[in-house]
Amino acid sequence: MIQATIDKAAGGLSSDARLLPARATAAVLVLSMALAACSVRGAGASSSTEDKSPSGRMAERSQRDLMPASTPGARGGCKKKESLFGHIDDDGLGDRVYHDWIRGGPVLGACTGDGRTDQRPGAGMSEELRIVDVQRDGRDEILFGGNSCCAEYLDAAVFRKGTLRLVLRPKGEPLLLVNGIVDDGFAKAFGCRTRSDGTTRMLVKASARRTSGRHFRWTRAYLRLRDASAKRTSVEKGRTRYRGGAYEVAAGLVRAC
Ligand SMILES: [Ca+2]
Repeated sequence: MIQATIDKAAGGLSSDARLLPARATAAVLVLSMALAACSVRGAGASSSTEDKSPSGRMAERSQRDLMPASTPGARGGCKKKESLFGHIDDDGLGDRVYHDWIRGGPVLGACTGDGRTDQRPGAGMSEELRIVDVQRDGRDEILFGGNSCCAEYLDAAVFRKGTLRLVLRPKGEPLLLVNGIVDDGFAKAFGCRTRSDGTTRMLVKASARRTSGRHFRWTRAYLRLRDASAKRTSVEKGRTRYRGGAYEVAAGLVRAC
């Protein structure tokens, strides 16, 4: 089954992609990452001009008639066109989130439809921002971070009790999501999958390492998100033979959220 998934994900790629010049391989990677990003955005977020629903229009009106911000200065970022629309709390009103470079550092900020605001430190150079609803419970998770030449590095945050909270693992470390080539022959990807029992939609982190020639070792870890905590519940491991790169193998193990 996993081989079929990988083959499907690699559909359209040259069977000799591994042998392409570095520039062409990089172009394939960039295209793959761009497509993945589009899928995630399409699943849970839209630009500031795309929400035409009644609740969206209501949110627009409420944002124009805002009460004083609860965090001084936090409101400004939400007015920029790069801010994303979403539902980060559970009141049904449209909310906005931004990830921007402000006064010398990355800042993650949120403005809710009912007038609350909050900010916390962002990540990287503030290049990345996505809104997804991992569990499909109606409250969006916020993915934010930066990128290097070859990979995106994202943290996750949620909005609870009026505060943006960083999603942490049980030992207190941030939930770091990586998508791209980490090292030569080693790649990571992330996405969402529903467990085989069909009831729980979870975040998944996948990795693939070339062991020799066309042989790869891969792992896929399932994480359950509850508010600002992420707990790994199971890990699958395997080996596969694939004519391509480690990133294609890792990306084939996940699906866009
Ligand atoms: Ca959610």
